Amino acid sequence: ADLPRLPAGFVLGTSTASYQIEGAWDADGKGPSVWDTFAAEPGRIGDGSDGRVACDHYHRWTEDVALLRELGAGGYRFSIAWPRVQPGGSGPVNAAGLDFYDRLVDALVEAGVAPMATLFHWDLPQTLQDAGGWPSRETAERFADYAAACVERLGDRVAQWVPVNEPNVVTLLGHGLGWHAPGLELGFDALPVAHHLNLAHGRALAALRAGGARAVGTASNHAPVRAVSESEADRGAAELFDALWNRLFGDPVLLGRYPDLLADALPVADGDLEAIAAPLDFYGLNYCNPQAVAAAPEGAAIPFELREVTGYPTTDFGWPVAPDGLREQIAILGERYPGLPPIVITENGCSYGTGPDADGVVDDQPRIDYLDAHLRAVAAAIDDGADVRGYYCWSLLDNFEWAEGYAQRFGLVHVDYDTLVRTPKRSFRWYADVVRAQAAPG
Ligand code: GCO
Repeated sequence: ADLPRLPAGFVLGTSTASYQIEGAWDADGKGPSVWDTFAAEPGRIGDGSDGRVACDHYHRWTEDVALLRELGAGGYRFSIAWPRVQPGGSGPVNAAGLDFYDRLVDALVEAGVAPMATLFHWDLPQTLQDAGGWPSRETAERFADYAAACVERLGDRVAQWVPVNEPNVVTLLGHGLGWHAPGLELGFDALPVAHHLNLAHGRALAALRAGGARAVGTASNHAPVRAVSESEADRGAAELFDALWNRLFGDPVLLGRYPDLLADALPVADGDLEAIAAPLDFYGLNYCNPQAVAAAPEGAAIPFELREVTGYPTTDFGWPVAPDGLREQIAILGERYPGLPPIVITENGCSYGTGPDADGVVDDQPRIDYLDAHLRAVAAAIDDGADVRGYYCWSLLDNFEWAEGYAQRFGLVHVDYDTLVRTPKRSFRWYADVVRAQAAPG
């Protein structure tokens, strides 16, 4: 078959996150996280669900590693739940929590799958939230201690580390708009959160380096921003949103400064930007789709309005399928950031609701088409001259999709949430074929 071809050495993998798959929310000494709290509040999650059981990966991880082995995946990106490692977010380590990841990492290495560990994929210990959370600078300092504990235990085998997943989503959705945990609606007053997450990245980066980490990068969500018209108002709104969504996180990490539009709102102390901009081994890019932006009417509290980009088909989640935007985003990073380290696509994927048919087959052709087109976009970006080293499909398993609950299915593997039975979809077989084709000579 005509499969996308990626260069030799390119890593094809999959990606997950602790709260979305693990379940076992109070097992073996784990403390509550802000997502446990948030999901328990009425009305927060679309289908009224939570992550207490999720895919029960905490108990079924051997089965999930076997799936990765079957897939032939070169890499697996997972996240470590901070409240398993430090139930209260500081102080002594809960050995049982780190033991879980220690076994997982061993099994991945044994299966020939390179472990990529994310330290924070949003499940902040509730105790730290109660002490101020990300609006408090202190949380970034606590994060460094936690990073040190993780690298001390796992650093000999983890191939790549990601300190913070998508600081822009945590800032804007978690603290600006309140759609995600901790559900704060601070509006523009959420901006200090962005700096503290960037600082957490910098502090963890130093701790990981000190602990002998083999490679450290990011998992930053970026979107090409398109003004809905050429009018000055729309272009100004697009520029502001671009600063908030993309440059507030990319600029300090890759240039050591904040965009002028926002710099005054950020509580930067001496030395912070140097720590945040310390060199990286790779720049992880999470890509969904481009974002269209219009000016808001005069006097609105937020001066821009988000619109859907038009002219694309959409997934079952209603998200535009825009592989050209991935190639464009890779080009934007290269233009904006001289000295950009190699890029790894740390997340890209789509939600389609397809379940098993009468024969138990999950025929998710639209996901195959999506992945095919996005992998070709990566190959095209490499032809354009970009240095892209890997692609991690979101996600290995159907899982808890945050405020949507279990309504959106992003997995290569179907999960029956009543029985927890895993069924590889046709896209899983297809992705395995892509891995084999890529590994084959010629
Ligand atoms: C993240 C993500 C994942 C999502 C995926 C689909 O890192 O953004 O939010 O956790 O589940 O991107 O939305």
